Amino acid sequence: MAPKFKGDSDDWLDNERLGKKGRKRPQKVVQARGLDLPWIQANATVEEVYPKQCRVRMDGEGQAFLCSYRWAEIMNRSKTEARERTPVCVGDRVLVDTEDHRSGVVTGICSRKNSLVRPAPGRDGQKHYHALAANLDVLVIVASVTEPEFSPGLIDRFLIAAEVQKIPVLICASKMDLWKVQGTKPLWKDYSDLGYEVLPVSSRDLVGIELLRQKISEKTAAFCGQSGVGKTSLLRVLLNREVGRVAEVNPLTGKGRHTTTGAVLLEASRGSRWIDTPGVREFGLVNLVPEDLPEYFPEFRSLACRSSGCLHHAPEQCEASTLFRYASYLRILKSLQEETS
Ligand SMILES: Nc1nc2c(ncn2[C@@H]2O[C@H](COP(=O)(O)OP(=O)(O)OP(=O)(O)O)[C@@H](O)[C@H]2O)c(=O)[nH]1
Ligand SMILES: [Mg+2]
Ligand SMILES: [Zn+2]
Repeated sequence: MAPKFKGDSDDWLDNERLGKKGRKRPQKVVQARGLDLPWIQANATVEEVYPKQCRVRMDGEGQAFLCSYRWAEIMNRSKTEARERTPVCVGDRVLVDTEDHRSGVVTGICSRKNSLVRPAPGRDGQKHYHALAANLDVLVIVASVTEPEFSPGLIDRFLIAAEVQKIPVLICASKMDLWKVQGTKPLWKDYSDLGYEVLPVSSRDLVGIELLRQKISEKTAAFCGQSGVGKTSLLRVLLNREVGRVAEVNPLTGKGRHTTTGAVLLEASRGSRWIDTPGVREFGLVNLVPEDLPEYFPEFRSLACRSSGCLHHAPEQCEASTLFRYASYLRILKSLQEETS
């Protein structure tokens, strides 16, 4: 088994916060050189990425095996531009040079249709970014109704990251078997009221699983969300096999244990490719300036103050403050402003 990233056992991006020194005007994320192979020339898909190798699966009934990279052609060597952490990411379409279908070299990558990207800690004054998954037909945002608590802030960041890249989204309100009906309206209903597609699911009693399967059938779908919300458990029931590892949430903190440590593409039947990703505590946004943020909150678009270019940053001055995602909006605005100041 090839080695994992050092520190990935607790998603290293969450531990190594971006230092203040590293905060500058957002750099345009530049794709690595070699990312321009015509799609027709690709013969494999990346299933898992390690520090110096990746596992690919050849098209058709092809084998999966480890590959190295032809570095000079693939990595962007610029010292000034934001740079990707690894030469390829899960879901990349690549050209593999292999003789025995047991090992090979990645010699080119296709231009990505889209990707789920977050900032990564930089090195030597250069900004890095981390593409978790690429070429998605749908992003499945998993948020448990409880254990851990439903977390709107993280959902909003995933929604924005997907919309920036024009990736369709589906929100799964998971662990429905644990939901006890209370007087107040559940938070996930607020998201369906805003027009997002929300699917209540439980991998324990199989609620919503067939519908979820239909929605992601024959698609490349990445499952993302906080640690412990049940992403791997959902994939296990969807695939009907013991993929990855699952662990209980910490009973003291109610938080997940970062059980899945790296993104992995799982081949399902009939062209369905489903990607499990590691749980995160936070998700930084790239390629987004503060002025554009209101556009990613559809319920803000019709506010009268928007016509005068209001950024809704002063609660006492505009109507946005009454909306349920306002606190989340303000936090994201603040972090984007810090990055550009
Ligand atoms: N009651 C209940 N528990 C669930 C359900 N789905 C998952 N769990 C439990 O939640 C815990 C975490 O599940 P995982 O599938 O490991 O969660 P994850 O989102 O993959 O977590 P990371 O890999 O850390 O990101 C495990 O103890 C599961 O048994 C569910 O539908 N209902
Ligand atoms: Mg997992
Ligand atoms: Zn306003």
